[in-house]
Amino acid sequence: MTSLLSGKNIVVMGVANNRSIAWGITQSLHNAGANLIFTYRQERSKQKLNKLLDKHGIEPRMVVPCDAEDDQSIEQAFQKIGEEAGIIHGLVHSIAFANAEELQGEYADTSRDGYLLAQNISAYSLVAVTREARKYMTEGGSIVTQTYIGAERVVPNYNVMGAAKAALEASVRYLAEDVGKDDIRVNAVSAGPLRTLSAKGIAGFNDKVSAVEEKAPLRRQVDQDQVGDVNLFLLSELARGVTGEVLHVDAGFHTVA
Ligand code: NDP
Ligand code: N5H
Repeated sequence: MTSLLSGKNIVVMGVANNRSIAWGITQSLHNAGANLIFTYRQERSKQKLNKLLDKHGIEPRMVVPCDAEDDQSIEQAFQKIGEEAGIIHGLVHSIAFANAEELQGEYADTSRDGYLLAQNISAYSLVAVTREARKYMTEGGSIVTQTYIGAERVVPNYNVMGAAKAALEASVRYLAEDVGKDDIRVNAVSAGPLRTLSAKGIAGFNDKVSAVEEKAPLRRQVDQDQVGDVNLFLLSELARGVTGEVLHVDAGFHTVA
């Protein structure tokens, strides 16, 4: 797999620490020879990222701040990336946020502000990022975002994020249609539960893991590497015929009743 992405400039958004899905993706992309460009929001994330890169001997091409809630920040980040890297070949969107208090109880209690916040950061950000990155994807390219089965089915507590991921998955299809004209593909990876910082302290997480181990055809959880490798596949030429797709990396959990 060493040469799958050699010489390709790939932007990775959403590494918070070593447990992040985006960090699993980073390792797969690095092993495939990609030049990596990172964006982060919080200073703390940047520090963790720099330490991780150092520890793993990964030399980043650039590390750029980008707040996915802010159009100007997105515009500036991609302008900087475009100016320095020239061409962008791939982009990984691994960003989501909802207020913790809306990830429990009834979905019917979701506030207007909480709903809009989750949609803004978790779904609209893909639209804005695609628009900016596209300007520099002059040789075609591939965009991959991260979703969860709570978009398709009612998963207790996922609530407002379920609606945000449903919008994200629909956006994948509409964006794929728009940017397909420029030979850019847009897909989503729907991962099984992974114990990340986002998942920390959220009610019911352990139950989701047990359900996968019990019910999924493979009878085990997925790990960061498996999710990373499917992102790599979608970013690579191997997936050149795949766009507008939601690909499950969940040990087959979504197929069983
Ligand atoms: P992490 O907590 O590791 O990553 C979440 C990332 O979102 C952080 O890096 C955070 O950056 C970033 N983020 C939040 N708000 C913003 C913003 N306004 N602008 C820029 N970045 C922002 O969790 P995961 O790795 O689990 O999450 C990554 C993606 O994977 C999400 O889309 C999630 O919904 C999805 N997913 C996760 C699953 C799981 O079980 N963990 C299963 C299926 C999908 P910072 O900390 O710097 O603000
Ligand atoms: C059914 C479940 C368990 C219940 C729902 C979990 C939903 C999680 C997603 C959101 C993105 C988590 C979130 O926004 C947490 C924040 O309120 C608090 N955390 C933070 O601010 C940390 C510090 C930062 C880094 O987090 C973010 N996001 O910026 C779903 C699980 C089984 C699977 C899962 C965890 C899915 C998913 O989409 O992440």
